Amino acid sequence: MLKDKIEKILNRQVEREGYSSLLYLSMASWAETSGYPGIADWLYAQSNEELDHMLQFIHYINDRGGKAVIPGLETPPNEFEGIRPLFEAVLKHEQFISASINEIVTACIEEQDHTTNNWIQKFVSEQIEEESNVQEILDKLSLVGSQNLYMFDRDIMDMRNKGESTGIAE
Ligand code: OFO
Repeated sequence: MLKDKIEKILNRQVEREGYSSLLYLSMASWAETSGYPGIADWLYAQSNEELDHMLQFIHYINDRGGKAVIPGLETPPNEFEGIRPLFEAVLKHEQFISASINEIVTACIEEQDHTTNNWIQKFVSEQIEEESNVQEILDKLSLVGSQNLYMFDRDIMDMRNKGESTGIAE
């Protein structure tokens, strides 16, 4: 049975994973209509992954005798100033999510919930991976410069496929 404090903070994460999915969906749609089909595919895949994370939190809460609350979600931004600002926003958001996951770990330690602490560790590792993938994209963007975005757009999915084996299994 989950303690109240843990159930609450896990439900907060349900909402944050759901918002992550919406945010990347909005970015994907923007990229698709701005002439970047490869970047759009990367973001659509990222959005699906976040939805899967949301579902994992929902199932975990319910399986442990809690009650997952399906939240109404804030409307994400729909306009972005370009590819670099967009990926900077992705990195900033992932850093926010990492901090949020770390707060869950802290709550688990305080409440001595070793089971949830053990379960959440896959998300701790996932966040290291996600932040480093986005940082790699930003580094590549600095190298290619704004004139070569066409090639960057063509190649970005290869970067994703390379890292895909690290996705979280339920
Ligand atoms: Fe961005 O990964 Fe979910 O947690």
